[in-house]
Amino acid sequence: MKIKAVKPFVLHVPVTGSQIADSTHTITHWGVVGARIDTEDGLSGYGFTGTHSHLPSDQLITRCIETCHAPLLVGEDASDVQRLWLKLARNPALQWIGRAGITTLSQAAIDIALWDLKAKAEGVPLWKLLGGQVRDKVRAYNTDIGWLSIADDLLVQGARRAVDQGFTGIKIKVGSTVERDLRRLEAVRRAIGPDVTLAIDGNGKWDLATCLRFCRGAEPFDVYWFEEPLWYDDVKGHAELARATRIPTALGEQLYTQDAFSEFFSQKAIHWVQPDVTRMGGLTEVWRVCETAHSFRLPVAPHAGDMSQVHVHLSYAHPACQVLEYIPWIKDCFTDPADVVDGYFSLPQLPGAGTTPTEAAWKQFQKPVG
Ligand code: 0YR
Ligand code: MG
Repeated sequence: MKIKAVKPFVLHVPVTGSQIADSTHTITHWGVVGARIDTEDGLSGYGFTGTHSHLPSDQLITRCIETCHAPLLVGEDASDVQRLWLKLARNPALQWIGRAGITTLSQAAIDIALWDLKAKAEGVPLWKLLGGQVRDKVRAYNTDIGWLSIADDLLVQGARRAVDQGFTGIKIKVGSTVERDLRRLEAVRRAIGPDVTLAIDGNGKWDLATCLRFCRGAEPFDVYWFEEPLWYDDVKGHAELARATRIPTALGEQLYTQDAFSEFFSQKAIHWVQPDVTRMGGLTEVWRVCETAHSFRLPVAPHAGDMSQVHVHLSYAHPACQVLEYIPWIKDCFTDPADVVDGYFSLPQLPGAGTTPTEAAWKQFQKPVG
């Protein structure tokens, strides 16, 4: 499993409709920015991070992969995933300039590609390599019906349609005005009835005073969790909100390290844990977060920076993972799409981590790496 070459790539894949917005971002494409790792014995592993498809910043990631990570990998044994994770994460040159950010996102692509290779070498889907199936089914929740850019009446229609398709969970975005978001929450809850889990996501927009006011109004609507109510790193603020409302709090998609999560756990600041393999330097670090979350008896709901291509394997294999985000933008770009049938993710069948793009995806969506 000697590594012969590490080559970066960029795909820009359109979102549903022409664009979507949450409280913080408006985007037209999802960026699949990653690396192909080739071994001497002819295997190729693929890994990627998720971006908002801004090509100049995507090319900072591909450049980091090509010029900083790749030279440390060529000639190494690809099966030493844990050792190589440390080698990249503790590379003195990068540690000095970036313990989080582009360095971590690009390491995520590498780490996932190594796991993909390892599973392919064994001829098994990744969930098997991670210890096998701990649950029969992984419950999906649909985020793609709930964007802030969707008008009120279409939001209600979309939520109803998702439930008709078999989804038992949905998530809608908040973070505009308290009044508008409460109106939308109430309308959606009324449309879907009491049996569907309904989460909300503020994407870090509001301050504590606004969150407290919103939560007072939202409590009657049985909110499953309030995701990123406050600024991502604000442990004390989340702890205070968690004490002040009956609505469970959630976060993690913007955290880069297990230490950042540990701080939230020990301060009792969140109820749901949302690590992302595309943010945290890969599956290797996310697995550690899942273990720690489990030791605190906290449920994990991975964030779909990978659009659940990799997290579906994690969710079948780790006991802490309770429910998984569904956004269908990029799934058909892969040989083993993260499909949902009757509200549950299908069990992946092909060898690997679910990260191998199709020929058609390369042709249609590839961009220059710079
Ligand atoms: C769009 N999921 C999220 C998308 C999504 C964002 O900006 O990236 O909404 O990552 O919060 O839970
Ligand atoms: Mg979110």
